[in-house]
Amino acid sequence: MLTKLVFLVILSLASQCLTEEVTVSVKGVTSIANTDDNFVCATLDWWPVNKCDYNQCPWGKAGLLNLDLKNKILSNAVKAFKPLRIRIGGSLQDQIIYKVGKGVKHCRHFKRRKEGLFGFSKGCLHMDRWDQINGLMNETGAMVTFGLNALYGRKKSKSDDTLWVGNWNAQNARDLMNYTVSKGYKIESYELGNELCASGVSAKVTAEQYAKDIVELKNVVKELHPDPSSQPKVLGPAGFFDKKWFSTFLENSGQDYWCNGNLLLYEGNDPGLIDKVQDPFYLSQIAQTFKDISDIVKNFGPWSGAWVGESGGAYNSGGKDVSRTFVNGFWYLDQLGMSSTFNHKVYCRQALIGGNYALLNTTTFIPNPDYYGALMWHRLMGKNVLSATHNGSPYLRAYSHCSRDKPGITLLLINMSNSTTFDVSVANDENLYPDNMKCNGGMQREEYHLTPECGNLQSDVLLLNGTPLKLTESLDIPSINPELVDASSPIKVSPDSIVFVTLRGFNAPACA
Ligand SMILES: *[C@@H]1O[C@H](CO)[C@@H](O)[C@H](O)[C@H]1NC(C)=O
Ligand SMILES: *[C@@H]1O[C@H](CO)[C@@H](O)[C@H](O)[C@H]1NC(C)=O
Ligand SMILES: *[C@@H]1O[C@H](CO)[C@@H](O)[C@H](O)[C@H]1NC(C)=O
Ligand SMILES: *[C@@H]1O[C@H](CO)[C@@H](O)[C@H](O)[C@H]1NC(C)=O
Ligand SMILES: CC(=O)N[C@H]1CO[C@H](CO)[C@@H](O)[C@@H]1O
Repeated sequence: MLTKLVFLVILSLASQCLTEEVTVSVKGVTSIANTDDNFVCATLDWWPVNKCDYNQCPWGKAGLLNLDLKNKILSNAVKAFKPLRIRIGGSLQDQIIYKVGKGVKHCRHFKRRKEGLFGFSKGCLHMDRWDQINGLMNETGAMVTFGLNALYGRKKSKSDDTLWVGNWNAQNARDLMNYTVSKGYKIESYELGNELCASGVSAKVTAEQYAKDIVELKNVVKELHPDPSSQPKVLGPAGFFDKKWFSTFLENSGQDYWCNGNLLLYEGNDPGLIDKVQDPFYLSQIAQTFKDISDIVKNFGPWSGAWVGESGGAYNSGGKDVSRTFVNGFWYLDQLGMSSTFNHKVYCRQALIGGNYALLNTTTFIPNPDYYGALMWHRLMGKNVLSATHNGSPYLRAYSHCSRDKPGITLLLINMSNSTTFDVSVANDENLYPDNMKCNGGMQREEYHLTPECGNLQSDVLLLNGTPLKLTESLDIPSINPELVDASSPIKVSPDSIVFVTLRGFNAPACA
């Protein structure tokens, strides 16, 4: 009886092991889009310990006012990117008062407050904390985007519950910036406000008013950083996408860079989340938004570039046991692939630490699978995006960029099927596969296969070429080494796996 059962199980497993041959065609002649040199970005947020949703409080001490900035893993994890782009901001940024300068009398810690935005009172950033934050940023070489409080000086409109009216008062931001300059801290860019555009989340500001305030911010930045070579960029505003709002804003502000808020919105407690993050048809729904954004940039602000300012996949702090586990990589790496294809410059993942969607475990600081996905993208995928297409199963996603610091190209292959292995051949659009491979005869391919430990999609341990990625004894990020494979055989992409492949010999004039 037992033998029979085992036999049956084996049979049913075997019947699920299908192999499909797919040719991915890469156009190496011209790039279709470009990202910033530092496309991968992660956020640090302000949430206090008592930020709770769905009867859990997943931020713990990971908010910026409580975070252990001396943690060795944290600093090693940031250092590994050389540099990591970090965006400091989030929902509470528009309630933070900077304790600097003469104007500030009341400056208190966040408190739960029913009538406050997002259920909290105003909060306070003391300059000794700002010193500590900048100490970490300096030590790790991070590139910092700082999100300023854009509601300072405004009032709630009497007629519309979420609309805030009046000019932004730049004084507190100016004082912070003056202090920052006097200390020699480097801020790469300033962003004005968090999700206040279009219909807003808890509060909103009109496009015309916002454009005016951005011009004011630019003037303050210029005044305090007279040397153009060290002048921070001005970004803004991040928030939900609305065609009319953004085109009005761009036309009125002449803005160079701008952001987009949380993009693909799942409810954090959605029991279907785990299925959605691995459903290619669901994931593709966002493509139109990326395209609309890149069209708006083309039509209304060809001098500007779009960023994804904050995206955690699932709002209200992410999906428990989904957003921090292997399965989330299907969504995350697919987002990086798709947004760069549509010419986005930067993609900020909510969050580096904190909530259920963090790259680092909120309590142990140990990197989650998406941390390594982000790091590999950053190290392997260059800024020039190439067209990569195939006509196989939609469960195989393929993206290709020029390699970052090497000749040739790097492919990202994501297999969202739990039953099919894809045998992938790569064709050069100009120079069909057998020839291309022949002329690079003897070349080896560098492959990085990512799978979850024990095949458990909800594992927080990532295997690279079958070996768990674990911190070293000195709490450093382990080295990420490829497997060298003979380039004449197809790339084997197992079910439920993610593969980066570098082809050094691939003839791609766009990458020269
Ligand atoms: C860190 O600060 C020191 C002292 O101001 C400075 O010399 C150094 O260049 C900074 N490092 C980075 C990576 O910004
Ligand atoms: C700017 O900072 C310097 C040095 O900390 C200080 O002396 C000065 O008063 C500040 N200026 C303004 C306009 O706040
Ligand atoms: C941190 O890791 C532990 C051990 O894997 C896990 O139980 C816990 O849920 C993780 N915490 C968060 C906030 O992800
Ligand atoms: C594969 O996915 C399908 C659809 O999500 C599911 O019904 C099936 O049980 C899964 N099979 C395995 C072996 O996990
Ligand atoms: C053709 C194929 O591989 N189909 C599978 C794709 O993945 C989904 C979800 O894992 C399966 O349900 C299909 O059978």
